[in-house]
Amino acid sequence: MGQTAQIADFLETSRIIPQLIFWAESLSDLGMNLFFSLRAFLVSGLILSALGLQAQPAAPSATLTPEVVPSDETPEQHAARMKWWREARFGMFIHWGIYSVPAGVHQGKEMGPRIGEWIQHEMKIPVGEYAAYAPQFNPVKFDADAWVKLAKEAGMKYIVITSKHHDGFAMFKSAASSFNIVDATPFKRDPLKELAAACQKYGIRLGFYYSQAQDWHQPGGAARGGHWDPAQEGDMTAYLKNIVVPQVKEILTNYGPIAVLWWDTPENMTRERADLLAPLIKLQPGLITNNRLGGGYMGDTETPENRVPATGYSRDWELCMTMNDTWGFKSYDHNWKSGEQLIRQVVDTASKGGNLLLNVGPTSLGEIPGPSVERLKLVGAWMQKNSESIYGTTASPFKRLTWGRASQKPDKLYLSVFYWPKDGTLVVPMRSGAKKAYLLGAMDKPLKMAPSPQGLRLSVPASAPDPVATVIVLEGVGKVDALPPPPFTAESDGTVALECDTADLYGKGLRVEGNTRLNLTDWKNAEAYPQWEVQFDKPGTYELSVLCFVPDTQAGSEFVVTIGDQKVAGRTTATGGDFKEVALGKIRVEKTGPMPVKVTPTRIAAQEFMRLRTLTAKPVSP
Ligand code: FHN
Repeated sequence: MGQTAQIADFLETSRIIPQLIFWAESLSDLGMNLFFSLRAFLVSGLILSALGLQAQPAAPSATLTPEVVPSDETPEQHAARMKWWREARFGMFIHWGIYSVPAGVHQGKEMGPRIGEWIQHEMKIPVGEYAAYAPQFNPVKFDADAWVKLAKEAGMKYIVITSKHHDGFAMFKSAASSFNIVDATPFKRDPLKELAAACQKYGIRLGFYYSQAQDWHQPGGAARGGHWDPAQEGDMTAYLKNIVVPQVKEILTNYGPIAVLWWDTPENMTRERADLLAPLIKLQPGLITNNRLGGGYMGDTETPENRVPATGYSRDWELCMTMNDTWGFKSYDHNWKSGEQLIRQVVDTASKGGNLLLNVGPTSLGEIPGPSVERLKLVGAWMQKNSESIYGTTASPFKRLTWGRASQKPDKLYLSVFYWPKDGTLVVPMRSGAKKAYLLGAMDKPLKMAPSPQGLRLSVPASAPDPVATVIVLEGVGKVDALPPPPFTAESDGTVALECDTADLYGKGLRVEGNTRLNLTDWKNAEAYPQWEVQFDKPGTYELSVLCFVPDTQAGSEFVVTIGDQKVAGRTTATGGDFKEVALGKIRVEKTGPMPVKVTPTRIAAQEFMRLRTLTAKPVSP
């Protein structure tokens, strides 16, 4: 397999399965869209910006008014507050609740392929019937010390646990609702108290996930797609005031230092509703929050889910990721990612300047599933040797590397090699040099270096010291002068498939958005265009198509697709309320070699040009 193909293969296998895509992409609520608009407003013009959750297809953000959220922090204060988090790079997400009792099976019926913690919603289980899982929840094997030690041994620096998920069940003692683990289960213990103590003991920071909007138990709590039991009906603002505000106060005051508050799915969270919750953040000095409160609040972090965009984000971000295909425990989900994939995911995320929040879904007995433990130990063994290349690093200076990933610290580069060179020479695409190169942990055995037009050539051992990811350190690199990345190449059948998040974006406003499936958005400016550098090896005719979304009201824009010096003009048509593959016609490519491929609007009919996901050029048989 070629190196490019290997990388593509890795990226492909590290993507999540369609059912997760379904949930993640249906986060279309006012709060989120307002947030998108706000962010678009703030970051317009930044080429590499990309962003968290989005609807499929999302309402055009032009219809919403951006708002600037007042900040009472200076950039220095912000950097100081984010410092530990930026250095941490790796944390544990824990989805645990009474959904681990049915574990994907209710009354003998499997819930299907969707995520386990959504069982009540998926099977439309009435409130009372679902609540009957509480007395069956007795996690006698729960051992806070063991969980925290496991996280620590894996190299994780923080834990974020579901204090209340969408089912409304509080995993802590709450005076606001007796639907909590202490009052409603035979267990009677408060696991968050025990975790807080264990985190203190082992020097791990603790964060709480809290589902503020969706609550399928409390009257007035939101439910995506609507309620299914009259018991759920009620006033959402009253629910926020009577349940959420007191509970968030409880979790932010009763558990010692809390490092992160992780909001989720801001269904129906207007600005007014979010304003009830935002002030609570002040209850914990230094608290870090994510971008999912709703109501236009940006929080501190972007939260891509189960897929990281090709080049990262323009502000702090944290990729949350499942180890199999569910967050909450599901008895029949055995689709585990391999240890190799997970290690490479830690590396990949750090190389793009983000944190990885890797999920475990404990059982109803309180145990982290064996396959998760095994994998965390593998990651931990790798981190034991190589964490220097992860903690406290910043994003790679290289846009793409054919053989792996890179991260950096001042004057140092860490090269994580996934695909070891067969000829004993690793070419680092940089014009600048380094004072010293060595395998991490073998500083006394410097590797030979030689400059070349393709970059710095390193003489490396004949076989990979670590076939998953070998780290090479370059010291004394100063400011790295990176060479442009290699062009994209065709697949084995000659098809060139160009994903939106791998394009260079030019012009104001145009940016990547999305969670597990990305698209270009805010394409309101006819000067804006995506461009890819593609290697064409032989002349030929190609059938062009785009996977895109064009709402009925925005059809009729004119555009040109260019490959080298060849052009095809077209006009957009409505895609019928969803993303659709649209044929654009044929183009003849006579020349060979690397050449730019771009899509340029020449006239935008209304609001936005299109939301483009993929541009494909398929060779036409002669
Ligand atoms: O609906 C939830 C899901 O259950 C899970 O908690 C994830 C984790 O990020 N968040 C929501 C989907 O985006």
